[in-house]
Amino acid sequence: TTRFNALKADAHWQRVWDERTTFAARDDSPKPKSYVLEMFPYPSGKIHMGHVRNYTMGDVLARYRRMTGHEVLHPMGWDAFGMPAENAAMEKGVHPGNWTRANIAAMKAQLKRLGFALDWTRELATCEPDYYGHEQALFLDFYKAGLVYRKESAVNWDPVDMTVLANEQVIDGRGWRSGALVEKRKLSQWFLKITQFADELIEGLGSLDQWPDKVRLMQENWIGKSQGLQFRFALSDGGSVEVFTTRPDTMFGASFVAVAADHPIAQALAARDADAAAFVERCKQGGTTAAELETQEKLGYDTGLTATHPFGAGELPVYIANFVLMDYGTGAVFGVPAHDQRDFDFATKYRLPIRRVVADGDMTDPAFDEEAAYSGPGRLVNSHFLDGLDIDAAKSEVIARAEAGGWGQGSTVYRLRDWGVSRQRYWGTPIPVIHCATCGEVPVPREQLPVKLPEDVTFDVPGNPLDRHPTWKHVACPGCGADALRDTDTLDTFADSSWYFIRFASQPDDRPFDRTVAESWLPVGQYIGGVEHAILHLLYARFWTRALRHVGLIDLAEPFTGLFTQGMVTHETYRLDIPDHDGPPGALWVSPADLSVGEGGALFFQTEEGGAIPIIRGRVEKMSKSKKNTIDPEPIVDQYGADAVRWFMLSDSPPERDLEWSENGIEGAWRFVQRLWRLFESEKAGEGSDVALDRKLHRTIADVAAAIEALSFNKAVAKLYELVAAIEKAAPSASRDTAIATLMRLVAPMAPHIAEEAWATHGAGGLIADAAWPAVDAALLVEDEVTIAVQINGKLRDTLTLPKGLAKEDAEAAALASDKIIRALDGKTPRKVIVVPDRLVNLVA
Ligand code: ANZ
Ligand code: ZN
Repeated sequence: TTRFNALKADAHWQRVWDERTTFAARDDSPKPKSYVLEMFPYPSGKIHMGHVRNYTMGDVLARYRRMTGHEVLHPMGWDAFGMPAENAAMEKGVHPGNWTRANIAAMKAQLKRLGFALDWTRELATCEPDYYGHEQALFLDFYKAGLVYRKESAVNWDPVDMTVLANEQVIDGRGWRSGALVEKRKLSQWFLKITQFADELIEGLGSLDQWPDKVRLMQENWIGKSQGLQFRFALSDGGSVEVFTTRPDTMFGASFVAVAADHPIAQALAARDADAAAFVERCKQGGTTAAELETQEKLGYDTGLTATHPFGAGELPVYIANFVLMDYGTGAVFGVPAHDQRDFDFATKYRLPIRRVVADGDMTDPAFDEEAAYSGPGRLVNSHFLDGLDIDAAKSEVIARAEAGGWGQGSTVYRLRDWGVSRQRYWGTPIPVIHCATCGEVPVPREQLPVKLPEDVTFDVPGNPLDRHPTWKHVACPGCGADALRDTDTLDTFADSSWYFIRFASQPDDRPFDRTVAESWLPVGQYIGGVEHAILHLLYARFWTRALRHVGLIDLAEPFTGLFTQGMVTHETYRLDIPDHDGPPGALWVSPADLSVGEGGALFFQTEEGGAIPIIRGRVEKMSKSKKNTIDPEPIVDQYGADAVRWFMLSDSPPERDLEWSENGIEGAWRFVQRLWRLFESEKAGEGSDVALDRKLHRTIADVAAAIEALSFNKAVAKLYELVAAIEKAAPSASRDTAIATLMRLVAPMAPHIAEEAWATHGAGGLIADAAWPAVDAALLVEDEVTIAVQINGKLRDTLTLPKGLAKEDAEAAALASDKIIRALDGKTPRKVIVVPDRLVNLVA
């Protein structure tokens, strides 16, 4: 047989699928609906191996679901707004729109080269007015329902990207994209009221049993529901100070009270005490960035006042402290050094008692001798009536006593803050609000949507191009007609990805989606993407969906029933071996494409001058540009064909684990594709049966189906390897012919091009993409073999391994054919034969 020409077959079948819109989902289909979705890509310019792996997994499931009789929605689009387009504009002078659209075209071609069963008729890009205009409408629906508000607030300001970041986008005090130290600034910002749904969002997690536990836990921790207590300490001067705590259980561990520098108590003292005034001034000069607040030295000023412990545990000194913030809680706290690190640092410096009140395991020793505060779980010690209780029970007890005694009020508090969505950037969805001196905030009238981005913008200076555009923001107030100003902020791009899955399901021109059609597809049955979106994207999308339900636009609580987070694609790293290199360490990384192999397999780097620098092999790490260990999928697909690449992506590792890219791996996959081809093209026998192979085939059909349903793609692949090996070993028979014909359909979800190619000549007509998944013959699945005793006149003479459920005549024939029995009978013919099916053949001689 000839070799499988992957490039030719790929191109041919991709064109056929395209021309026939084979994978377009039909809203009016009578079949059960199935929505398979992978997280849509940011159009950075090129697809990477992570995309290939992610989309291959979704594709196998989507194709399998089609074969099992579902109407499948498997769409693709582009998360197309965001900073990189503006960076490109600043660096290369290209318009963000042109840059983005060119990238989309390039990446779309690359995705098509992989033969994904995508419904391209529903393609969308969030940067187009026919998407973001509808988002503006939804924003105004939320606004009308009171789920959107604007307020002056301290924001996280990224000084490099020159924009505000949500708390979620600040990681260790740095901007998630730029890596710059984030500053605090006061600005008027738009917020979405995600906190209104905090409880629902926690409760909803309980229903998401097809989500990874770790993702549910991360979301729960992020929302961070806890019990708080607000109460007043009586002060020695006759006044009082109100504090807020989330750890009322630690009350007996308190060793001081602290107020913020701009707290009224501090201000009053500063007015009459020069030292206090100087201290307050000094606090203001301290750093304002989040990172600095965490790490800066803890400073305190003893006010000379004392606060009376509410449970009679003595008097506590009252300090002004630089780590207490005025705009959080009440601007005053009680400090528990043993269980809070800031308090610990403070107490160490000012020699205040450090008293342990929560002990874990057998740490019952009340003396505190550790280096750091303990914030873990445990039981109360050293705390009178709280001793022995766990933290939650102790919190409840203290709150109950405070409320009964009338000196405090319990409250439920959340770590979650409202979602700040204002971004001072150009390449995003314009916020559809106009500011009028007379009317205030005025929503843009519906008939004026979309508020389109202006095309003629400049990126030569930092700041917001929308704000400095000469005319765009100047409009007449829709209310009074006077000169007014458009809001020049754009929405956080996480808003765009919070509802794209609904727009995929239904995309009318005149509204964001049709409720009935959207509800017929949603929720997404299987969502697949990276675990890096475990908190942000998934929480925002869950919130947005609930907000839509709240305003009556859809009857849906959770957008994604099943969630799968796939592992990364990794590769070895390579570094130049230059011992006394004094440049940035990153400069030493070498791309695998730039390596040369010397004698004995040693790797080196060939310099332009003809020199050779030895290479050190580094760790296997996630493919990344910074480590230069990426492999570009495009030339690999050109070399090996789409099926081999897809096969490799599925085969080596469980899908939730990392997959190490290797040359051997892709070559192995390619050889396997060729083995499939040899089987598909092999001579047919036409007759003869092979029960063992029949059983193997049906076992495989069932196992591969179960493995795909469980997203255990590597197991499905392993079962197919076994079947192929069994077919290769089997003698020609009609069973073998059937196994080969069936194999085409079994590999079709993973290797669709070779499957179509073979099906076109040997199949049952039509496209294999439309063929049904092979039916399992349940009878062939039952435990296949049994051991049968063969007796002569009641005496055991042989045991035989025979297929289970064998007919009496066949069992008798097998017994009579046994060498041992032939010898024992010595030419005699038995008078009578008694067969107990699956157990015994007794020959009476
Ligand atoms: C006593 C205590 C004991 C606290 C303990 C913590 C641990 P979250 O949970 O992040 O909301 N706090 C309250 N208001 C503050 C302010 N304005 N500036 C600085 N810190 C403030 O934080 C709540 C905790 O942060 C509160 O609980 C309070 O310290 C502190 F072992 O009270 B805690
Ligand atoms: Zn007005």
